[in-house]
Amino acid sequence: MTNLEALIWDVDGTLADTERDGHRVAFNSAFSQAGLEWHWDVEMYGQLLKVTGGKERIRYYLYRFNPAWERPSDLDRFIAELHRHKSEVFVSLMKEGRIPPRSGVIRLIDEAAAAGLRLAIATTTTPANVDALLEQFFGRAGKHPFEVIAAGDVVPAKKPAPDIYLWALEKMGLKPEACVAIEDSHNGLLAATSAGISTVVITLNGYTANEDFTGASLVVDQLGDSENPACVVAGELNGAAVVDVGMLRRLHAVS
Ligand code: XBP
Ligand code: MG
Repeated sequence: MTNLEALIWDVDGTLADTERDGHRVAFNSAFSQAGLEWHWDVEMYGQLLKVTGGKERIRYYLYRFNPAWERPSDLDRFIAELHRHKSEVFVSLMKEGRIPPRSGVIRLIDEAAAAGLRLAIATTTTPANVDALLEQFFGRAGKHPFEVIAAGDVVPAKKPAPDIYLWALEKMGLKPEACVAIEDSHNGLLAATSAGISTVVITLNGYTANEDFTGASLVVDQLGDSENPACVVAGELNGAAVVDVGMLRRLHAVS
């Protein structure tokens, strides 16, 4: 049996509920700044989340919801520029402290670091977004406990492809069997499991609650805190009230 050595965290939807009131708002703001009459409402954004990556999501929106819009001759460049503005808005929203960490996230990260587990991030989001979020949650740049941040376009294929997890594992010099992944979405689960990580914990959120999590080791509504216990949707907390390091070690040992 391989010992548990590291936790690899997704960001959007897992560390914080960033999508509805963060990324979606930032996309809409970039659209209106660019003079586009596009608006992604809460329901439509749920459908657009099928596609990970903001640039990829804009392209999918045009194909699926706005085929009649007259494309500029260099669509790639147009999308990249629009997305750059969107990222600036997202970073400002994070810096305003509008989006808090999810329940139990900071507790589990602190516990894991104190227990000697290594910590990494594997996300499709833009690196500047992760930096802004970590600075907001852990204080000035570099104070957070993550040794590797795998984010955005460092790999060409985004989740559900395994690439971002494989990149993180390679940087850490770790085998997938030594890790637990913490995710919130079907695409994230697929990315982690297809990278060979068989222990995956899912924390559901409003957009992902009805997705298929077959193959996850544990599905909960949140990691939980002492006054706010985790509620199990699939799998076992084995007597624990929250997702903590001890229960993750037990889960990993049997996965
Ligand atoms: C997150 C994403 C990202 C964000 C937007 O997925 O799909 O695209 O929605 O970020 P996951 P960017 O949580 O599975 O990593 O606009 O910076 O791409
Ligand atoms: Mg996510």
